[in-house]
Amino acid sequence: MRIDIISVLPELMESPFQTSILKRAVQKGLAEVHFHQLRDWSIGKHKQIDDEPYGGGAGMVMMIEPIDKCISELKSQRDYDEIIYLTPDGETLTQKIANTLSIKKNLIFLCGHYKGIDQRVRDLHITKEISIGDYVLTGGELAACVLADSIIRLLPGVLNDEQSALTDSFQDNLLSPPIYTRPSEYKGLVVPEILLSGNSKKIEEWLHDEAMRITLEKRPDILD
Ligand code: 6GU
Repeated sequence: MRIDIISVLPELMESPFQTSILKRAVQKGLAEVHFHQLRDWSIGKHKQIDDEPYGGGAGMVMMIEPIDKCISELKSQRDYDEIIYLTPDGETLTQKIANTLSIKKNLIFLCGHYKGIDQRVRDLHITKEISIGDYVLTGGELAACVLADSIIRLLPGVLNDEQSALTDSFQDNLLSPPIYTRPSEYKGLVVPEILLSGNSKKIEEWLHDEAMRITLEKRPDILD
Protein backbone atom coordinates (compact mmCIF):
# COMPACT_ATOMS: atom_id res chain seq x y z
CA MET A 1 0.00 0.00 0.00
CA ARG A 2 1.08 3.53 -0.75
CA ILE A 3 -0.22 6.58 1.12
CA ASP A 4 0.53 10.12 -0.09
CA ILE A 5 -0.14 12.76 2.56
CA ILE A 6 -0.53 16.39 1.50
CA SER A 7 -0.12 19.01 4.23
CA VAL A 8 1.33 22.38 5.14
CA LEU A 9 2.86 20.76 8.25
CA PRO A 10 4.29 17.39 7.15
CA GLU A 11 6.92 17.52 9.93
CA LEU A 12 4.08 17.15 12.44
CA MET A 13 3.49 13.61 11.12
CA GLU A 14 7.00 12.24 10.93
CA SER A 15 7.50 10.52 14.28
CA PRO A 16 4.50 8.12 14.18
CA PHE A 17 6.00 6.52 11.07
CA GLN A 18 9.53 6.42 12.54
CA THR A 19 8.56 4.45 15.64
CA SER A 20 7.56 0.92 16.55
CA ILE A 21 5.05 -1.00 14.41
CA LEU A 22 4.49 1.61 11.69
CA LYS A 23 8.24 2.07 11.31
CA ARG A 24 8.70 -1.67 10.82
CA ALA A 25 5.82 -1.79 8.32
CA VAL A 26 7.56 0.91 6.28
CA GLN A 27 10.99 -0.76 6.59
CA LYS A 28 9.55 -4.10 5.46
CA GLY A 29 8.06 -2.36 2.42
CA LEU A 30 4.49 -3.26 3.45
CA ALA A 31 3.51 0.41 3.52
CA GLU A 32 4.99 3.40 1.73
CA VAL A 33 4.17 6.80 3.22
CA HIS A 34 5.09 9.90 1.21
CA PHE A 35 4.68 13.43 2.55
CA HIS A 36 4.08 16.39 0.25
CA GLN A 37 4.58 19.96 1.44
CA LEU A 38 1.67 21.89 -0.08
CA ARG A 39 3.82 25.06 -0.18
CA ASP A 40 5.90 23.39 -2.91
CA TRP A 41 2.87 24.00 -5.18
CA SER A 42 2.16 27.50 -3.86
CA ILE A 43 1.73 30.52 -6.10
CA GLY A 44 3.81 33.67 -6.32
CA LYS A 45 6.87 34.71 -4.42
CA HIS A 46 4.96 34.81 -1.15
CA LYS A 47 4.31 31.07 -1.39
CA GLN A 48 0.63 31.75 -0.83
CA ILE A 49 -1.63 28.77 -0.18
CA ASP A 50 -4.58 30.42 1.57
CA ASP A 51 -6.77 33.47 1.06
CA GLU A 52 -9.80 35.27 2.50
CA PRO A 53 -13.23 33.68 1.99
CA TYR A 54 -15.56 35.14 -0.66
CA GLY A 55 -18.56 36.62 1.09
CA GLY A 56 -16.46 37.53 4.12
CA GLY A 57 -16.20 35.96 7.52
CA ALA A 58 -13.42 34.96 9.86
CA GLY A 59 -10.54 32.68 8.95
CA MET A 60 -8.63 31.82 5.82
CA VAL A 61 -9.46 29.29 3.11
CA MET A 62 -6.97 26.95 1.47
CA MET A 63 -6.83 27.88 -2.22
CA ILE A 64 -7.73 25.51 -5.04
CA GLU A 65 -4.67 26.00 -7.25
CA PRO A 66 -1.84 24.60 -5.09
CA ILE A 67 -3.98 21.62 -4.00
CA ASP A 68 -5.16 20.92 -7.56
CA LYS A 69 -1.60 21.07 -8.88
CA CYS A 70 -0.32 18.72 -6.20
CA ILE A 71 -3.14 16.18 -6.55
CA SER A 72 -3.05 16.34 -10.37
CA GLU A 73 0.68 15.62 -10.39
CA LEU A 74 0.19 12.60 -8.12
CA LYS A 75 -2.74 11.37 -10.23
CA SER A 76 -0.58 11.59 -13.38
CA GLN A 77 1.87 9.15 -11.77
CA ARG A 78 -0.52 6.40 -10.65
CA ASP A 79 -4.19 5.57 -10.12
CA TYR A 80 -5.58 6.33 -6.69
CA ASP A 81 -8.34 4.26 -5.09
CA GLU A 82 -9.45 7.08 -2.80
CA ILE A 83 -8.58 10.73 -2.30
CA ILE A 84 -9.49 11.43 1.28
CA TYR A 85 -9.99 14.84 2.86
CA LEU A 86 -9.53 14.85 6.64
CA THR A 87 -12.18 17.18 8.00
CA PRO A 88 -14.34 17.40 11.15
CA ASP A 89 -17.46 17.39 8.95
CA GLY A 90 -16.53 14.07 7.28
CA GLU A 91 -17.84 10.58 7.99
CA THR A 92 -16.70 9.41 11.44
CA LEU A 93 -13.87 6.86 11.23
CA THR A 94 -14.87 3.34 12.26
CA GLN A 95 -13.12 -0.04 12.22
CA LYS A 96 -15.25 -0.92 9.19
CA ILE A 97 -13.87 2.06 7.24
CA ALA A 98 -10.30 1.11 8.25
CA ASN A 99 -10.92 -2.47 7.11
CA THR A 100 -12.26 -1.29 3.73
CA LEU A 101 -9.35 1.09 3.14
CA SER A 102 -6.76 -1.54 4.17
CA ILE A 103 -7.38 -3.52 0.96
CA LYS A 104 -6.72 -0.52 -1.32
CA LYS A 105 -3.45 0.06 -3.12
CA ASN A 106 -2.95 3.84 -3.43
CA LEU A 107 -4.47 6.49 -1.18
CA ILE A 108 -4.11 10.26 -0.91
CA PHE A 109 -4.81 12.01 2.38
CA LEU A 110 -5.35 15.78 2.21
CA CYS A 111 -4.99 17.57 5.54
CA GLY A 112 -7.17 20.64 5.98
CA HIS A 113 -6.19 23.77 7.87
CA TYR A 114 -7.62 27.16 8.76
CA LYS A 115 -11.33 27.39 7.91
CA GLY A 116 -11.03 24.56 5.38
CA ILE A 117 -10.48 24.17 1.64
CA ASP A 118 -12.14 25.77 -1.38
CA GLN A 119 -15.30 23.74 -2.08
CA ARG A 120 -14.19 23.18 -5.68
CA VAL A 121 -11.29 20.97 -4.50
CA ARG A 122 -13.87 18.72 -2.86
CA ASP A 123 -16.04 18.70 -5.99
CA LEU A 124 -13.08 18.04 -8.30
CA HIS A 125 -10.85 15.54 -6.51
CA ILE A 126 -12.10 14.31 -3.15
CA THR A 127 -13.73 10.86 -3.11
CA LYS A 128 -14.13 10.46 0.67
CA GLU A 129 -14.23 12.79 3.68
CA ILE A 130 -13.25 11.43 7.07
CA SER A 131 -13.38 12.82 10.61
CA ILE A 132 -11.90 11.04 13.63
CA GLY A 133 -14.60 12.20 16.04
CA ASP A 134 -16.89 14.99 17.12
CA TYR A 135 -14.34 17.52 18.31
CA VAL A 136 -12.14 20.01 16.47
CA LEU A 137 -8.38 19.73 15.97
CA THR A 138 -6.08 22.49 14.75
CA GLY A 139 -5.63 20.66 11.46
CA GLY A 140 -6.07 17.32 9.72
CA GLU A 141 -2.50 16.10 10.41
CA LEU A 142 -3.09 14.23 13.66
CA ALA A 143 -6.27 12.75 12.18
CA ALA A 144 -4.26 11.62 9.12
CA CYS A 145 -1.84 9.82 11.46
CA VAL A 146 -4.73 8.14 13.27
CA LEU A 147 -6.29 7.04 9.97
CA ALA A 148 -2.96 5.77 8.59
CA ASP A 149 -2.24 3.85 11.80
CA SER A 150 -5.68 2.22 11.78
CA ILE A 151 -5.12 1.07 8.17
CA ILE A 152 -1.44 0.08 8.18
CA ARG A 153 -1.71 -2.19 11.23
CA LEU A 154 -4.26 -4.27 9.27
CA LEU A 155 -1.93 -4.94 6.32
CA PRO A 156 -0.83 -8.58 6.10
CA GLY A 157 2.56 -9.06 7.80
CA VAL A 158 2.45 -5.88 9.88
CA LEU A 159 1.27 -7.45 13.13
CA ASN A 160 2.56 -10.81 14.37
CA ASP A 161 0.26 -13.59 15.66
CA GLU A 162 0.26 -12.33 19.23
CA GLN A 163 -0.77 -8.85 18.09
CA SER A 164 -3.32 -10.23 15.63
CA ALA A 165 -5.85 -7.65 14.51
CA LEU A 166 -8.53 -10.34 14.38
CA THR A 167 -8.94 -10.19 18.16
CA ASP A 168 -9.22 -6.41 18.33
CA SER A 169 -12.03 -4.62 20.07
CA PHE A 170 -14.65 -3.64 17.44
CA GLN A 171 -13.49 -6.25 14.91
CA ASP A 172 -16.38 -8.52 15.95
CA ASN A 173 -18.58 -5.75 17.36
CA LEU A 174 -17.40 -6.61 20.88
CA LEU A 175 -15.01 -4.81 23.19
CA SER A 176 -12.04 -6.81 24.50
CA PRO A 177 -12.41 -8.84 27.70
CA PRO A 178 -10.18 -7.96 30.70
CA ILE A 179 -6.61 -9.28 30.51
CA TYR A 180 -4.06 -10.09 33.21
CA THR A 181 -0.41 -11.05 33.51
CA ARG A 182 1.89 -12.16 36.33
CA PRO A 183 1.77 -11.98 39.30
CA SER A 184 -1.49 -13.88 39.96
CA GLU A 185 -1.93 -11.88 43.16
CA TYR A 186 -0.87 -8.29 43.84
CA LYS A 187 -1.74 -6.52 47.11
CA GLY A 188 -4.67 -8.90 47.53
CA LEU A 189 -5.94 -8.29 43.98
CA VAL A 190 -6.31 -11.69 42.32
CA VAL A 191 -6.57 -12.88 38.74
CA PRO A 192 -9.90 -14.68 38.01
CA GLU A 193 -9.33 -18.35 38.84
CA ILE A 194 -10.66 -19.61 35.53
CA LEU A 195 -7.70 -18.02 33.70
CA LEU A 196 -5.30 -20.09 35.82
CA SER A 197 -7.27 -23.33 35.30
CA GLY A 198 -5.65 -24.40 32.03
CA ASN A 199 -9.09 -25.39 30.67
CA SER A 200 -8.94 -23.63 27.30
CA LYS A 201 -12.56 -24.31 26.33
CA LYS A 202 -13.87 -22.87 29.62
CA ILE A 203 -11.45 -19.93 29.31
CA GLU A 204 -12.68 -19.13 25.82
CA GLU A 205 -16.30 -19.18 27.02
CA TRP A 206 -15.44 -16.94 29.94
CA LEU A 207 -13.59 -14.46 27.72
CA HIS A 208 -16.56 -14.27 25.36
CA ASP A 209 -19.02 -13.81 28.25
CA GLU A 210 -16.84 -11.07 29.71
CA ALA A 211 -16.53 -9.34 26.32
CA MET A 212 -20.32 -9.42 26.06
CA ARG A 213 -20.79 -8.12 29.61
CA ILE A 214 -18.32 -5.27 29.11
CA THR A 215 -19.79 -4.30 25.75
CA LEU A 216 -23.32 -4.24 27.22
CA GLU A 217 -22.07 -2.12 30.09
CA LYS A 218 -19.90 0.38 28.16
CA ARG A 219 -20.98 0.38 24.52
CA PRO A 220 -24.38 -1.28 23.98
CA ASP A 221 -24.67 0.79 20.79
CA ILE A 222 -22.04 -1.31 18.94
CA LEU A 223 -23.75 -4.69 19.57
CA ASP A 224 -25.41 -6.22 16.49
CL1 6GU B 1 -10.11 15.06 10.27
N1 6GU B 1 -9.69 17.47 11.25
C1 6GU B 1 -9.83 18.41 12.20
N2 6GU B 1 -9.30 19.62 11.99
N3 6GU B 1 -10.48 18.22 13.33
C2 6GU B 1 -10.99 17.00 13.52
C3 6GU B 1 -10.90 15.98 12.58
C4 6GU B 1 -10.23 16.25 11.43
N4 6GU B 1 -11.55 14.89 13.05
C5 6GU B 1 -11.99 15.25 14.23
N5 6GU B 1 -11.68 16.51 14.53
